[in-house]
Amino acid sequence: MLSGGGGECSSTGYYLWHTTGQPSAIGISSSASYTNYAGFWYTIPQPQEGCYYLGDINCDDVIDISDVILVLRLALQLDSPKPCSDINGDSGVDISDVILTLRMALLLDGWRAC
Ligand SMILES: [Ca+2]
Ligand SMILES: [Ca+2]
Repeated sequence: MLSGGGGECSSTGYYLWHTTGQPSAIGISSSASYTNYAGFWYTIPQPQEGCYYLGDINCDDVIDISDVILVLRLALQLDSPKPCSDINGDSGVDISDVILTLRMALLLDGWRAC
């Protein structure tokens, strides 16, 4: 199925989101270098797993004092490394990252995607 093209149709009883020139589902075809899931959308995209914000260590979509404490624990090597904890991107977690996380928790700095 080619994304793009097609369009959207709707009525009071239905909503259809379609693509180009495919009147029915014909299944899966493949070769050595590709797999084609032709026909209707094969899967529905799911939200990405993991934390969204840099500094949101507990992945609750908020940067607050809990995250500051978690980054402090990482800086003190009390916990194992966690994704999205290296705020300044220097490949380590130290007091600078704790301070940057605190600044984001206090809304002094903007939040960035992890
Ligand atoms: Ca959080
Ligand atoms: Ca760092």
